[in-house]
Amino acid sequence: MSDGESERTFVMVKPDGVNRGLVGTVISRFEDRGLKLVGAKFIQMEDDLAQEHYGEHEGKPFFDGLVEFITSGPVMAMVWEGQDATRQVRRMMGATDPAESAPGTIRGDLGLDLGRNVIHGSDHEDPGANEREINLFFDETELVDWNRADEDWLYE
Ligand code: IDP
Ligand code: MG
Repeated sequence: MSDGESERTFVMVKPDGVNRGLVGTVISRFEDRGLKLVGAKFIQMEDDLAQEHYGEHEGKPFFDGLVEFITSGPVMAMVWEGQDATRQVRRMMGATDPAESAPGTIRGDLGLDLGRNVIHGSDHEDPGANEREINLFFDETELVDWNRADEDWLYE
């Protein structure tokens, strides 16, 4: 793979996804696509971390509810790597509102309500969001450099 195109992105199964038993399903979708898991931690987010992670939405009417929800139960925080990973993950997630997400996307297949949309992924239209979010949740030592055994078959 040409290194320039490979990147890492931050993904999180939200408390609704965890409580609905969808962690494995979400991981499978990314694994099947050919993306590589390079970091994962199962945590319950503290209020401070939630406020910082969703800082761009501070002041919006849904902010307090969003922070309350994201800290209400465990999340599966992950880092996925691959060619164009940030944009491809967002395409696989679907639109923010599951009611408008295309069938075939994670939100379009697994959710119904805007406030319970199963998954977070770094915004590919916000340059640096992926790195910022990865660094917010993970130390460098918690990320693993490795080669998937099928990598030669995934990339030309
Ligand atoms: P994204 O998750 O697709 O990047 P954002 O606009 O960044 O969407 O919003 C972050 C999260 O805030 C959404 O995933 C959703 O859970 C929640 N959210 C966004 N807009 C609303 C709203 O209007 N009402 C309730 N929750 C919202
Ligand atoms: Mg966003």
